[in-house]
Amino acid sequence: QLISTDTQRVVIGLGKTGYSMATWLAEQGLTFRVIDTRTAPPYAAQFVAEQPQVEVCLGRWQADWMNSANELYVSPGVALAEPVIAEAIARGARVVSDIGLYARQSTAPIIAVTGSNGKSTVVTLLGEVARHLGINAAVAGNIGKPVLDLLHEPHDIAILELSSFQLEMIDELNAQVAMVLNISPDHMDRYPDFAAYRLAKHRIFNGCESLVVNADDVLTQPLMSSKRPFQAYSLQRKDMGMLYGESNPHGVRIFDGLEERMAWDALRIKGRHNLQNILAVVSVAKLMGWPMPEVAQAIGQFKGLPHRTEWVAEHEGITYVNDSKGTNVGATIAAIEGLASDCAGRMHVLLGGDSKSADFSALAKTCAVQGVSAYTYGRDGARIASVCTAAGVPTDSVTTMVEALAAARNKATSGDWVILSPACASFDQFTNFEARGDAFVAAVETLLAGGES
Ligand code: UMA
Ligand code: ADP
Repeated sequence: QLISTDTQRVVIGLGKTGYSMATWLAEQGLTFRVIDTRTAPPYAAQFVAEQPQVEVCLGRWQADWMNSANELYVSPGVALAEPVIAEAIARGARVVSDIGLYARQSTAPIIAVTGSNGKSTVVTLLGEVARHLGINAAVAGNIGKPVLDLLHEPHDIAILELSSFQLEMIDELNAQVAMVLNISPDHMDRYPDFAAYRLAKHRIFNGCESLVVNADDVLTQPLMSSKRPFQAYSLQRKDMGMLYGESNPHGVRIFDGLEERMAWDALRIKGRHNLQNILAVVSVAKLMGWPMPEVAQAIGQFKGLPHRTEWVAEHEGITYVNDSKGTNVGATIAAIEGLASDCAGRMHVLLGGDSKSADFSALAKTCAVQGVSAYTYGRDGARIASVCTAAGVPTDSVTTMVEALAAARNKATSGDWVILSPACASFDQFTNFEARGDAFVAAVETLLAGGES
């Protein structure tokens, strides 16, 4: 028996994850209640229509339900440090997450990917490679598909994108391959310090059979010594047993130790950060024993994901790039440094939104070194502008992203690039990063058609 019948269960959240957990509990015939502190969470109407017998409380914490709960099914958007949850845990309530439930129910091997940036690119590319090899691979997790959905879909292997919020709720994931792509500050509004954020990410290694290590980022390397098989990769060191990648005007090459294993004249996904992502994928492929020629073929065909350093248009010699998924400082630094060699002129970068309490000094320094002009907007735009100006970066501060685009267009000349890579979450002015990227693309189209943007 998974869970005893006298258990008082509360599902917290009726977003994608909460809905998937509540539906799973209902399918098991178990009793539970649901709380979401939002007044109209995304899946409330659908859930109430489907499961009218379940008690649901919206807009507040129902104190007596929380006081009597001994099993909490917590959505990742809700912090375990939330006082009512922390009190319940201190009282002995058990935290259950969708990831933990999936890992216990499914027999499919898991390839688990976390990191501050590059997760969606890596899991999507892994999925494409696996499918190219004829493996029935399912891709889910933080990328947008709740993992419990996979219990209804036959699959040979699960490729999971996991956030620190999801990882902090699991004990043993027992992944076949686990990896942390990189670590740079993000979500500092949810963690007491950077060490706590890093620790949450490292839970991905709990019980894993093998692991992938980014040798260029010491923070990704497991905290505990490990005798498990591992594959390391680097853009800096060509060592025995290590995968090494390099790109130059003649193409991209990957070496296994000293031996060249893969080469392309050009790849469809650009930038050093994407070469790192490819090395992570090849490392998994090597640990899984996948045939390298086919792996190389699938990588060569990969077009990348929308909103990630995505080419939008070129007009009057000016190139427009949508990197709306650049939602933290590390991502935007990687985009600027990764695209620098492709941009012949100056980069004009639109920065702003909800900064999640981030420190912008490293980004301002990168802008100064790379000769970037900054255009700031949104809730934290003024604060970002003052850090950039102090670092000597030419900076315009406006209110909206579309105004920032117009300002950048006015300053740009032929050979320059205008890049939306905001280094912030979008929620102050948009529904999500996709809506922000779509608004940018639409505004670029309007601008190029000669209309008011
Ligand atoms: N919320 C409340 N009260 C509640 C419950 C939620 O205010 O009672 C708020 C949260 O604070 C958050 C929002 O509602 O701002 C959504 O939270 P949620 O837990 O209901 O989110 P889901 O819809 O279940 O989506 C989650 C992930 N979201 C978060 O972790 C915030 C999605 O990642 C993920 O795709 C989905 O599960 C499926 O696994 C999104 C994300 O932004 C893309 N992730 C962060 C990131 O990538 O940086 C970690
Ligand atoms: P995630 O799912 O972790 O947010 P994505 O693959 O969606 O990652 O990429 C988000 C952004 O992060 C990209 O738009 C780019 O700016 C940046 N990025 C992508 N890969 C890397 C990497 N390996 N290192 C640093 N930044 C990266």
